[in-house]
Amino acid sequence: MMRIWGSNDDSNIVKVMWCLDELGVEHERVDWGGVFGGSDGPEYRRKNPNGRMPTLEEPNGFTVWESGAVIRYLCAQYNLGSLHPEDLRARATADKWMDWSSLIFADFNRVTSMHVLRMKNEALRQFTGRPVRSWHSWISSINI
Ligand SMILES: N[C@@H](CCC(=O)N[C@@H](CS)C(=O)NCC(=O)O)C(=O)O
Repeated sequence: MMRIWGSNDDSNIVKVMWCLDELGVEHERVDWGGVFGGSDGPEYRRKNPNGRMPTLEEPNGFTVWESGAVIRYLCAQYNLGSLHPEDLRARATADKWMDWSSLIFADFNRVTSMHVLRMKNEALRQFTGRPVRSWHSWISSINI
């Protein structure tokens, strides 16, 4: 079965899991990295030399990492013509928003997930001051 390595409270893993649910593809997720550790081990580094999550691993050993690349791979394989449009302009429109979400929106996403998903964890509250300031400056800089 296809396997996704990464913890479910990190935005880059969540978007891959959301994609898999949309596609209805059978998979299993392995809690990995962050508080679960393991990302520095040689076995994981063979799957993803960056030691980052998420990593998609197929039963034949083929791996893809970088959440955007994982999503493109899944959509092209399981939903060509819809989530992965064949029309190149439609595909570029989808791609630009996905790249925007990784390169520009990621900061906002990180702050939001820190607040919404993790604030119950006492140890993480120390980070509150910085995210709140960057959250406000981010909101005022966007005009979509
Ligand atoms: N650009 C990469 C970012 C990957 C990344 O930094 N993932 C975080 C989790 S969201 C990570 O691996 N952090 C190190 C760790 O959790 O040990 C992607 O979109 O996949």
